Amino acid sequence: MDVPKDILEEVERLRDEIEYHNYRYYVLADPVITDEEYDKLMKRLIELEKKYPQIVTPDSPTQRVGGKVLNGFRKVKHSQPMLSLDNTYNERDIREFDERVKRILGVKSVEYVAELKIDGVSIALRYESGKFRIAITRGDGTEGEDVSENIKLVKSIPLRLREKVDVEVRGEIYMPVDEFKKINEEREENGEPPFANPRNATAGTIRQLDTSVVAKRMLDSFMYYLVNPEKFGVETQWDALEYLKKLGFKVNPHSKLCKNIEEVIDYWKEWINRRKELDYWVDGVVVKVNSFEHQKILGETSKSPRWAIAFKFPAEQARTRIIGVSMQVGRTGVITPVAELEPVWLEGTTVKRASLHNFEYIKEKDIRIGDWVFVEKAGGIIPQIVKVITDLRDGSEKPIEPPKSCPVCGGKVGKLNPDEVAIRCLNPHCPAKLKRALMTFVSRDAMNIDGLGEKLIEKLVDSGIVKDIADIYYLTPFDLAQLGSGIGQRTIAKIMKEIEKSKSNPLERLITGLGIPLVGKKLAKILAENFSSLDEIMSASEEKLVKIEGIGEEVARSIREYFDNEKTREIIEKLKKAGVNMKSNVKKSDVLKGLRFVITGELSRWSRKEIEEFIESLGGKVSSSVSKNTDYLIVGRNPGSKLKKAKELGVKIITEDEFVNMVREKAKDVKLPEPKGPMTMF
Ligand code: 3BA
Repeated sequence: MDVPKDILEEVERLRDEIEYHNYRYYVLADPVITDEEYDKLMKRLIELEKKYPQIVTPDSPTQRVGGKVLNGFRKVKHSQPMLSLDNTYNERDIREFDERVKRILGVKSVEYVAELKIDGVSIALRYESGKFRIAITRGDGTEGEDVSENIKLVKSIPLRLREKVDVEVRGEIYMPVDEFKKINEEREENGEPPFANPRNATAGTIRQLDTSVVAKRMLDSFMYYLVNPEKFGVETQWDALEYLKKLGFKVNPHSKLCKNIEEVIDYWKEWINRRKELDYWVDGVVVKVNSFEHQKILGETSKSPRWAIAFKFPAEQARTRIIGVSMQVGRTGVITPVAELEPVWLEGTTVKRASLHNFEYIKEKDIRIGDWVFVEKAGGIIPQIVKVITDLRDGSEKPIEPPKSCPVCGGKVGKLNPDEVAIRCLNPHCPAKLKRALMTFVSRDAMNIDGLGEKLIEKLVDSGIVKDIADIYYLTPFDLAQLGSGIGQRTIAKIMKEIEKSKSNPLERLITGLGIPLVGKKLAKILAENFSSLDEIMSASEEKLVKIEGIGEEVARSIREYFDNEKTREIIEKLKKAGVNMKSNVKKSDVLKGLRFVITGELSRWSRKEIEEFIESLGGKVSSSVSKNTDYLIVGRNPGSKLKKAKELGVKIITEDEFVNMVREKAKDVKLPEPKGPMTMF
């Protein structure tokens, strides 16, 4: 269908108009129409684009809504390297920077632009004829990722510039503090780990494949860098900021043109205090030599320009008291001591706890319960104790002792190896470790249960449905459906099938999945090769275990200890009842001993290799051609010339099903794979 000219014109006019109002609202924070009027324009544009889908362009404001699911992000080379910034933390270092700059330039004083250093994620934006083309992350500085679809959802980023230029600009995408807090509250409610800082939250959002998630999160932007400024007659950083504003970008309003380094230092001091006024996080000041000519002379080292530096703010500190210590048991069983603090206000939040890392750290700093301490949010939102004020001790302070047993399960605690600082719960069945244990159990190297991912496991554990690894085999489709979050019937059926399939896994997979301390994939294989069943392993003495090549004393002890655990035996019993294979197929059985097989055609349960392994595991032999020594020819679909030969030689010919029945008769407990699906006639 051809698009009438007047429609094309209307669409273009609507887009310009909507982008203009977008600019008024999101960049200038000074709208000139009401929300209703804006919605009306948008509705009309959507209507026209629906009627004439061929007119949709990537720079249309309708592309700012989200809902697409992306496959991934394409790698893109930067037009010029995206450098990084050197850091300084004090006045002395910043004066040194100034001295070096002046020395290289041979001047007495240098003009600087001081910009607030936004705690966000760098981005490069390219426009052609004023139209948005692509947004690229910094990546390694030379190559980034095309995150255009997500960046278009950041409303302060113009899709159409106010001049029809070809231009690349760079700047920062950030998450306002309120949005950050809101998201973290939601994450904690959902049992997800909170983002450590707005920067991480922003980075995580930009790399989201589900763009509707990005659309919900209110990201914002400030641009500060113009690529090839000479093309636009721009000669200084200050003018570049002006030009970026003129093009329609959001530019931080607090930047300052400073006559010399003293003015920069004053600006830095001013913003150490004033940063609280902002609704976004800044972690310092970026100091840039104003003149591009000067910048060119100064040049850059391999990774950062010599004409710019980040002048970081000192971390804020607060004074408070340790009123107690609690122990957190992580997923790997590591026990982390956490200081309970008298609540204190610090950088916009109330701090009630601080990580004490480990017991050596406590010993080193001689931290005690009742101590007055200084806390600081090092590089984010996780508070740390930076200093104990020993002068304020009155003798009532109590030392912090490592726990003698696991605070979650009461089990034994200790170090995995002597050089490790962490103390762990050594009980492999500690509830604190359950999620990790399940992840190990279903992982590709172990039971390989596809579809049971981390999210589902979280939910199954949190809802109390799964209390140990064996519970996986007692899951019903109802259990899975009940978890909500829209797992479809098909997915459920697929997971159930995967679980069922995993029951006939070789023994070594089960052993890997158990997560016996010190026993990984390789040792699991050694165990499976040396014993005929899990029962045999369970009852093997330490002496017997160490005789096996590849098993040392430590491992043998760990295996014994694992199987001597009552909970282990309970779990194994449950697995057995559910029908999980506990027999080794490596150790040869002899039900097919002395029998020679040849296979022809396609089978429904096995690949050629699988049936060969199966027959051999039962003591039989498989040859590739029929001879008078052949005992059986197993025929599948589309048999080859071997069938004719077998008939000629009078070799017994059996179907796959007959073979299965034969095995079943001889060995009742042999596990057989299910057929791959209905046989088709074609
Ligand atoms: N200015 C970050 N780099 C910045 C252009 C230079 C630069 C930054 C800046 C290199 C901020 C390093 C990554 C990068 C664009 C390279 C700023 C901020 N200037 N105001 C001097 O506010 N975080 N970051 N980004 N090019």
